[in-house]
Amino acid sequence: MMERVYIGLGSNLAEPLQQLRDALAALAQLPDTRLLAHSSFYASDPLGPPDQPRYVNAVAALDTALQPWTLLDSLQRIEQEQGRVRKAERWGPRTLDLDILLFGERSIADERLTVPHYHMHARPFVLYPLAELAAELQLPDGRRLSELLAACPFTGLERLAE
Ligand code: PH2
Ligand code: MG
Ligand code: MG
Repeated sequence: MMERVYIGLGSNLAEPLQQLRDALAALAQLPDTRLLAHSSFYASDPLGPPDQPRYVNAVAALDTALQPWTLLDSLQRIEQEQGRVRKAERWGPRTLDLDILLFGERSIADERLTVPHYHMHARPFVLYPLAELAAELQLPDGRRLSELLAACPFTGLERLAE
């Protein structure tokens, strides 16, 4: 069975736009998975410590037969291959962050994985790119993406030209 998955991509170090392009190429190579589409790229003000560069963010849509934890392993491998160094600082700068935003209709909460992603509901750099791919989306808890967007101003965000 294939399930529709949305991945949030972010980078604010070492040529962020190229990091995201490389990550999309790596996602397209995942086994038992099809990369369907990606959003525009957005420059975004950092959430968290303000003394870090702006991010580039995007969202990708996949269909996958992988289980969520297997996909998570693959995403962490791609992050590492693109030079991700995990630091203690929360929300600090990173070369590449790949977050599972939504995984089919599933709600997951264990030591490794929280799906839907815990802060996606209020982050403009997640919601606006996601809306490009799936404007009619409904979350597992019944909330509609359109409602979340209505409560989330388009601030600190800049859609980049192709
Ligand atoms: N990711 C973070 C912390 N802060 N800020 C922006 N603008 N975009 C991100 O992707 C982001 C962030 C931790 O994952
Ligand atoms: Mg993140
Ligand atoms: Mg992450």
